Amino acid sequence: MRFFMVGFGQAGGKILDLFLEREKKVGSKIEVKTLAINSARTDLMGLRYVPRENRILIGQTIVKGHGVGTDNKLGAKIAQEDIETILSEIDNRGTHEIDAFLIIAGLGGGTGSGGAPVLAKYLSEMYSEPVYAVGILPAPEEGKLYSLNAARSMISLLKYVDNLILIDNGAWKFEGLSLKESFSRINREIVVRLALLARAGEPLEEGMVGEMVVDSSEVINTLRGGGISSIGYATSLAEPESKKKKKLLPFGRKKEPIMEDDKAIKIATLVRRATLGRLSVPCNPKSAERALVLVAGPPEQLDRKGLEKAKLWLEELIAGVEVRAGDYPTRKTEHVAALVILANVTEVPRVKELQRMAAEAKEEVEDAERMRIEKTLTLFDEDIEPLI
Ligand SMILES: Nc1nc2c(ncn2[C@@H]2O[C@H](COP(=O)(O)OP(=O)(O)OP(=O)(O)O)[C@@H](O)[C@H]2O)c(=O)[nH]1
Ligand SMILES: [Mg+2]
Repeated sequence: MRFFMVGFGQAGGKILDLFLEREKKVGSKIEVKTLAINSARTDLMGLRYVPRENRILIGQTIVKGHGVGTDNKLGAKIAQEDIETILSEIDNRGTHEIDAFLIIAGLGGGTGSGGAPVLAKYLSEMYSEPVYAVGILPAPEEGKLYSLNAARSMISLLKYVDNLILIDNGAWKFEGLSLKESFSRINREIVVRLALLARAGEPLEEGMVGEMVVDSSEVINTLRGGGISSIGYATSLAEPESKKKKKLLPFGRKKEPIMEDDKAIKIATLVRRATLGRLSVPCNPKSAERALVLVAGPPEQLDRKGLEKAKLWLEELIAGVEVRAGDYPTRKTEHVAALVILANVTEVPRVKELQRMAAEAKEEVEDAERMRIEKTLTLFDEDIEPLI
């Protein structure tokens, strides 16, 4: 799955940077085009893996490189003003080999929250490739302004993207850590999921054969048609050495093969754990319209029967009937990892709550403004006629 990844704003840029760092460390050969966009110069300078020529500063005439200070209407405005620059930067990097665009942004702030929907709108109008967004929801403790921003941004994104994949900072905050301290860990969690998704449909490592191959077109079909998606993920623990030793045959020469049924059960259990465990945004998996399962790991631990079992289970579980599944054999890890995309989920409590908080915040802001103006006007004598 070849993505053109755009990190918009600070959170988006950091996640993109970490993605590139990880891909470099594991020696990935998957091609990905990247662009980090921000209105704050220092945020762009802080990136380490996004090449310098792939970082663009927008809104210079208005905010002079200092960011938009959590004002996402201003974020949208500067993205709109600089849209020609952004689009030509994207076009210059070539788009004919990509499968999809992926815009990553924190939805509670200003630059990414306001800019991502504007970019999504233009990309969806100009290109036939699908446009996805990875949106990071603010944690409840960040307050009403962040909620209002996130609600506004989500509504706009949903109009233009083929799919909005949500990550909930509130659900992912690590115990004992502040939200800020949790960011790097949350970002790592996001990046391993995106990395596995990017594997879909890419050439296998030499000498490896996938038993059930998932092509990028299957990812696209799963994510088509708009709506919100949540991602589940689970990994199996590597077999402890002591257990491995027990499996030696009497003369200690050959490892006993892993029992076939055992393997199938392990894979099916892993997919179940990924689906029912902590999702990127908590939701009811039963409300999903479609699902995609991607399992990666050492070839001898993958199992077609297990994958088929998991697929049948998911077909029963979700509201719709479309479930796609595939595996990806790799020697780069000892673990088996399962990724489950629940596409077009409708029961997402946090989104509902954000919408409610945003409505409240909007009313409060409007009331406060009206009251302040009325109060100020009482300072003047009623006999004085306004000019216009
Ligand atoms: N998961 C995660 N969330 C982050 C990170 N940095 C910021 N956020 C969240 O993203 C939201 C703020 O968005 P930012 O990306 O910082 O804002 P911005 O797009 O740079 O916009 P301005 O700074 O207002 O110009 C808040 O809800 C934060 O909780 C990060 O590294 N990881
Ligand atoms: Mg910022």
